[in-house]
Amino acid sequence: MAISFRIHSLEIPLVRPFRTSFGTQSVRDVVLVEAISDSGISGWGECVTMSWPGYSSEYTSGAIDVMQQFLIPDLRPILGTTPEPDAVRAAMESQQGHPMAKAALSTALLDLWLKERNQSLGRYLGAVRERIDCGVSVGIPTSLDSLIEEVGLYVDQGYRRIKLKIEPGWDIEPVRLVRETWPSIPLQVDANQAYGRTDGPHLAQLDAFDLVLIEQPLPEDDLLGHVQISKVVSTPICLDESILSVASAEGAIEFGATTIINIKPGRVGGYLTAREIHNLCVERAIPVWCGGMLETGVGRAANLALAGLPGFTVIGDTSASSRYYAEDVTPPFVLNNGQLEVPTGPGIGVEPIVENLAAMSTGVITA
Ligand code: OSB
Ligand code: MG
Repeated sequence: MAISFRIHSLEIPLVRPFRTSFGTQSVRDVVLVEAISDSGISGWGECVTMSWPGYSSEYTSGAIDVMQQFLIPDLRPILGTTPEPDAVRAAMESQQGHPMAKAALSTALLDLWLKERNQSLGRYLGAVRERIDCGVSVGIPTSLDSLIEEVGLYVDQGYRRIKLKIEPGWDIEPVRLVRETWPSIPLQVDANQAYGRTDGPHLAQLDAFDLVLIEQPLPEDDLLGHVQISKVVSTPICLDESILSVASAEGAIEFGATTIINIKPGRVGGYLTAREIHNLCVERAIPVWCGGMLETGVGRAANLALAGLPGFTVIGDTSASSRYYAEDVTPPFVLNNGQLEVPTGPGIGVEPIVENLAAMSTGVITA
């Protein structure tokens, strides 16, 4: 006997389509990995891939494939008992890339390991906050009127920071209008790689609106381009897609390509590496914030624990369940005074609701 896995595929409709420069999501096809011990305890991890490789090269059916064909077989030799978190990461290191698939498996095993020790993920990672200030990421809508309506909804709900998705043709004017309507709300933008090296002067027009940061204006592999942009634009540049590891974070900081970093556990292969990038950033005085990938409560719970670490001094994208889903797979995360609580139960601190899991399921693979 040993640990076994169930890979759950779910489909959950978003409350409104989420359009970014790389495409539109209306439904999230979620993958939840369940690691089951001999004694019947389950650990859970969410795979944050999208159905197509628009944000990064990973995508959902590819992630399931790499888990089944390569990652789970690599883990098998260490699954006699619940493995140490470092051993889990090391066992998958010989396969290149696929950080989101690796993060899902390693988080499920970490949740199980922590439950067996009756320790919360927040405590394990070193969280120092019990409540997290929440921002919200606003997709590209169909008109300026609907933008103001949607942002107004979030401001009324108490969100403490607004992030607008931008792309060429949807940037200066929408930002100007939101800034005029809410003169003092913390505001930032995310281009998801939609601009090029020569767009510095165009993006410099955003300097007039007192933005917290401009997120990932250029392609993932173009660190030099980000350095060039940062010489023309005075608003801080923050990398998301380009930060894939401790080494890439250190390089980007040293080259001057980024002065703030968005940490997403899925993008960097899990919570151990996310914590290491956080530690590096604290050492280099680079502020960090916790990004999101439209997670269900399973991924959100773990992200809130991470966002409790001391270096997370910039407001992140950990929004309430209702921002995304009419019904979450876990009990909903509810905004209270613009904040969400870091779960305190063992492991990630939440479990899927059995009936919701069944109702949302499109298939289960046992591995
Ligand atoms: O670039 O931060 C991003 C969602 C999916 C893919 C990429 C991104 C996003 C978001 C939403 O901006 C963050 C969230 O609310 O989960
Ligand atoms: Mg982003």
